[in-house]
Amino acid sequence: MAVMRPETSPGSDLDAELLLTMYRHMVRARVLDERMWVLNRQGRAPFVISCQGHEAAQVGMAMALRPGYDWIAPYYRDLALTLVLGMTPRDHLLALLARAADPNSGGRQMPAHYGYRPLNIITGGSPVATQVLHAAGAALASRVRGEDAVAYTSLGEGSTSEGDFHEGLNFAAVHQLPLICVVENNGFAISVPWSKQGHTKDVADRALGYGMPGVIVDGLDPVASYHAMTEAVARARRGEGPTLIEAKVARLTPHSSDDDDRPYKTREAVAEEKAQDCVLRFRRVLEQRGVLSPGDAEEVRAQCMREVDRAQEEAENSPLPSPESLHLHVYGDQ
Ligand SMILES: Cc1ncc(C[n+]2csc(CCOP(=O)(O)OP(=O)(O)O)c2C)c(N)n1
Repeated sequence: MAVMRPETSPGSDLDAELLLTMYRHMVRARVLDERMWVLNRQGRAPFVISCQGHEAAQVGMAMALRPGYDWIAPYYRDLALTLVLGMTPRDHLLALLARAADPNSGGRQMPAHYGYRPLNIITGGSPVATQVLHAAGAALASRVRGEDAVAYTSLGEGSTSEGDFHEGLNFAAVHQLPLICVVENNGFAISVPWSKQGHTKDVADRALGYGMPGVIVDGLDPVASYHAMTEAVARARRGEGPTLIEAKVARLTPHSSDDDDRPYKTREAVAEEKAQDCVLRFRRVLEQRGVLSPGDAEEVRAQCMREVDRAQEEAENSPLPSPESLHLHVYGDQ
């Protein structure tokens, strides 16, 4: 079993409508993410953790899943993934502003703790990598029920240092469960680089130790991400076991709205990542292929802005949880 590096040729073999759908999803996530930062900097939102630089990987991966059928145990950066699956900017802004109507937790959880029952998005906790175990359990349940639903989970490369990652992947491999684990490798765990987390060149190398395929994919390319995920999903549905996918992505912001990356990331490195911005890169690919004109691209952004404007207004006008409901869902529904 070897680590695979599939060849990528952005946009070469998918039809124009699918490519445009990918692009729209990427821009929608970017516009929403940027708005969240604005709300934070205005003092209206407490905390933002960003998907900027991860959109291509997340959109490609999500488009290969069956929303509401497959099981999803995401991590905090998966804004774009959850949008593709069917959550809306309104859902996310209700959570960011801690409103009672927030479908994730009724305004209880920190922002970016996704959980949405109709889409089988399993609520998670803050300790990183715990979701890998939840997903392994969901994959086992799918097998026991005789279904072909797969379980998807994701985490950052730094979080692979947690025991939960090892336990979840090893269990899934031993029992050949339909689990797909995506490591969104942006190079840093807050300020700690990969070289201080693991002694393998790539995170995907670890798959060999579990006896499952490890796939390295250009996570700045939604098409490559879509293909890698489509193959992993097909394998899992056929009963051929789990896959570890490492998507090489970029973190275009500091770790979170509470972080300052200047002490540990050079400005040159930041500029280099921004020059490879996956949204701009995919726009250029689509323009070169004649699938998207500059005017279309502006229109896509304008539509997303209008949707996010509306969502923000609705979220801001939505009531906060009542003080009497403070204990609801803490020890039960009373
Ligand atoms: C068990 C645990 N340890 C530490 C933290 C604090 N923490 C939150 S995010 C984070 C960095 C995770 O980095 P990585 O897994 O590379 O993901 P990234 O944020 O870069 O996408 C840390 C250390 C935590 N939430 N849980």
